[in-house]
Amino acid sequence: MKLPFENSEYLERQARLFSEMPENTTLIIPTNDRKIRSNDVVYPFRPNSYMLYMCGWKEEGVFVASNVDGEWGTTLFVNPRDTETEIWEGIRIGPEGAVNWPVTDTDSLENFESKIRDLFGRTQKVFCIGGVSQRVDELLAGVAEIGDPRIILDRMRRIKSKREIEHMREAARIGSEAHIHAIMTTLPGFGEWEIQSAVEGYFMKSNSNWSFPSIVGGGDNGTVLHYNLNECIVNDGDLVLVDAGCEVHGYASDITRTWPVNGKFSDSQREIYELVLKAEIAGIEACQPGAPWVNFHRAASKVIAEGLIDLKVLNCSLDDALGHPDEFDGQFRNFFMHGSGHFLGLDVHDVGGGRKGDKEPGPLLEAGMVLTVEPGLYFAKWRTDIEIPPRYEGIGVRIEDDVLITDDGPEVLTAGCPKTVDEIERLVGTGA
Ligand SMILES: [Mn+2]
Repeated sequence: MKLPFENSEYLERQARLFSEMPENTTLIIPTNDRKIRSNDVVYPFRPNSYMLYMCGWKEEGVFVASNVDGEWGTTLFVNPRDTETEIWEGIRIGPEGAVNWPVTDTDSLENFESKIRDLFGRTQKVFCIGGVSQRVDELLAGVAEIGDPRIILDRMRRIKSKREIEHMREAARIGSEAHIHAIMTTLPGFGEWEIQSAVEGYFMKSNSNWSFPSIVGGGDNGTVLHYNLNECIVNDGDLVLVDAGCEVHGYASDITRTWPVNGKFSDSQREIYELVLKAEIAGIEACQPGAPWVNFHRAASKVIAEGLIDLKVLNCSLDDALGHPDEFDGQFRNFFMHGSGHFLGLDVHDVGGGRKGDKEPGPLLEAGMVLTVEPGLYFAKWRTDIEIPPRYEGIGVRIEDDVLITDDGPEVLTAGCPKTVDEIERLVGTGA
């Protein structure tokens, strides 16, 4: 078993984290609990991203670091070898094998509680990621004050190293090709699930898998932001919106494309599509190093608001369309109700701030950050609370790319995935 990075990369991360933490500390980073699907079937296990980031351990386990007398040491607690269980679940690495991971020591999870209690007696402070492992939460139930290492880790995780970017490039490449494959194999009358299988089949064929449940929404279903039932037929004349991404060594891609299943945008579909594309390109262009986080959302929102006035969807001033300059709460929000993007990394909605609803203004963009740019417009037939122009009823369009901030400006990692009207129309159904 090969780790996605040299041990030195993990050890550098650990050293940076420890350099910002107080001495005489016990730090506990658990991975996820296994989750029951139903009866005795569990969901496929996906390790917690903090665990992957700290030491790349992919089985159940707990990463513990402690600084007792000025020196930091690390221990990885893992499941012990156990033939009875291994016959059913597979051969475990065990504490003996885990010595090859980037830690100073390994131990059996059977000894976890007693070893931690011992450490508590010898250190003054506890830092832990809570709410991830019931076992760890129970152990810490009596501890009065628990520090949160995520404050430091999230700041670290939002700047990607050269090697992390290599994995993200690969996820972006596979994700782009999967979308191309799905566009090429789409025919009118397809089930949403058939388009889903084209995308996810391509992920699997590429030794990858989805980074979040794929969204495949035909017609009005494309107006539901996180629709993933994927159980309806997409009819001739409808658009289909596919928001899907894959993982490479835990690093996500996240791509949205919208295309007409019959290969030809109608006039009203093209008007909305061209507007969203213009907003997306303006959003990407605003992803400059040193720019405040909010700039790319502001750029995309302005294009959308102006466009909605031009298309006579909105009958108001640009100021009223946009709303408060910091709140983006104007009338355009009726049709574009989400943020223009998010950080991307080990989590698809990656850590590091800059999410819609954050109280903080978000960080300045810096080289090494990766984020998505994904404006959209949604004219849901089912909305009775707002007036939907009949011309645009049933149209949901979102276009999303993954963008790396470099010192020279934005680099679109998913540039291999076509998005102009001509490119899309030329591609639909050609491989069916
Ligand atoms: Mn996204």
